[in-house]
Amino acid sequence: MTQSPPRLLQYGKMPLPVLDRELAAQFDVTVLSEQADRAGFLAEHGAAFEYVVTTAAMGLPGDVVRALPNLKFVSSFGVGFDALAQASLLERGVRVGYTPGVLDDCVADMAFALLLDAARGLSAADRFVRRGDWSRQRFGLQTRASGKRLGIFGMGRIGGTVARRASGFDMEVAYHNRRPVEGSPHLYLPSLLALARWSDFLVITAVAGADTRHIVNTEVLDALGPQGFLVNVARGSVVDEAALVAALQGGNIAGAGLDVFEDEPHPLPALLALDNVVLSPHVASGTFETRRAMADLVLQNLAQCIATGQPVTEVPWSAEAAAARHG
Ligand code: 8YV
Repeated sequence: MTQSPPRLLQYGKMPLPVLDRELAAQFDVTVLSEQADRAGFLAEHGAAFEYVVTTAAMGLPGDVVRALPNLKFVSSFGVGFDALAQASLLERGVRVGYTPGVLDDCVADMAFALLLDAARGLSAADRFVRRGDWSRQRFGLQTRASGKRLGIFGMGRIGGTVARRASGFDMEVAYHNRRPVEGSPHLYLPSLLALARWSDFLVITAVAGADTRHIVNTEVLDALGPQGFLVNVARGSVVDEAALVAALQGGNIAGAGLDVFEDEPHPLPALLALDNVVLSPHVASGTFETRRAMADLVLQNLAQCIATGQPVTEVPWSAEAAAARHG
C-alpha cells in the first residue's frame, strides 16, 4: 500500500502559481484562506496539521499557531520574518524555515533601480512623454547619482550586495548597523542620524522589528536634507510614512523610492499625488529566477524538516528570543 502524503496547511496562495501546484503534488494541501469559516475549520481540523507553508508578506498570526496543537514546522517564502508570530512559535518549539540569500541580488538591483529612478526622475519623465508634454516644454534637470555618497542602514546580506553595486557607480559607501561588520571596507557610522547626515542616498535594508519601527522619522529625514534621497526595500514599518510624506511635500528631502509601505497594499494616498517619489508594489524579489529559487528553498526546507527535523535555512530569531525557547 502506498503511504498517503503528509497533510500541509497553506496559509494562502503562494506568489507563484507553480509553487501552489508543486505543493499540491507532494502534499495533501488545505489552503486556509479558501475556507469560508477559517476559525471553525481550525477548531475542527487544526490538530491534523504538523506542517504549514506561508510567505513573509502573509506571515502567520499567533491565533493560527495556537489552533495547531501538533504544529512542528513552518516553511516561509521570503527573507523577512517580522509577520510570523515569533512568541507563539518559539513557545511551542516550532521550527521555522525561510529563504535568505537567494533574493539578495534582485532586491539590491531593485534598490538601485529605485535610487536611479528617484534621482533621474525616470518615472516622472515617462509620464511627461506620455502626457505629450515634451512638444511643449523641457523636462527639468535632475540629480546625478554616480560618484555620490550612499548610506546603507542594515549591512546584512542585502545591504552588502547593495554596497557592491555601488562600486560600479563610483559611489562612496558608509553604513549603520547594530554593530560594525567585521572585515567591511566601508565606513561605519555610529547612528542612523549620523548616516543620514553623511548620505546623499540613504538605502534601508534593515530587519524590521520593534527596535526599528519608525526609526526613519522626521529627525532622520531632516538630517538627510533637501538634496537627499531615501530608498526603502526593507519593510514599511521602518519608516514613519506620514513623516516621509511631510518631508517630500515640504522639500525637506529631494525624493524617495519605495518598494514597501506601512499598510500594504495601501500606500498613504498623499504619496500618489507626489512626483518626487517612485512607488513599486513590494516586488523587489519578484523576478522569475529569484522567485523560482525561493520556491525551491521552501520545498527543500519542508522536505529536510520532515526527514530530519531540521530545515536547511532556519529563521535566526534574536538571541534573547531563542534563549526563552521551550521544547
Ligand atoms: C517576498 C519579502 O517576495 O522576502 C521577503 O521578506 O518581502 C519578499 O521578498 C514576499 O514576502 C513574498 O510574498
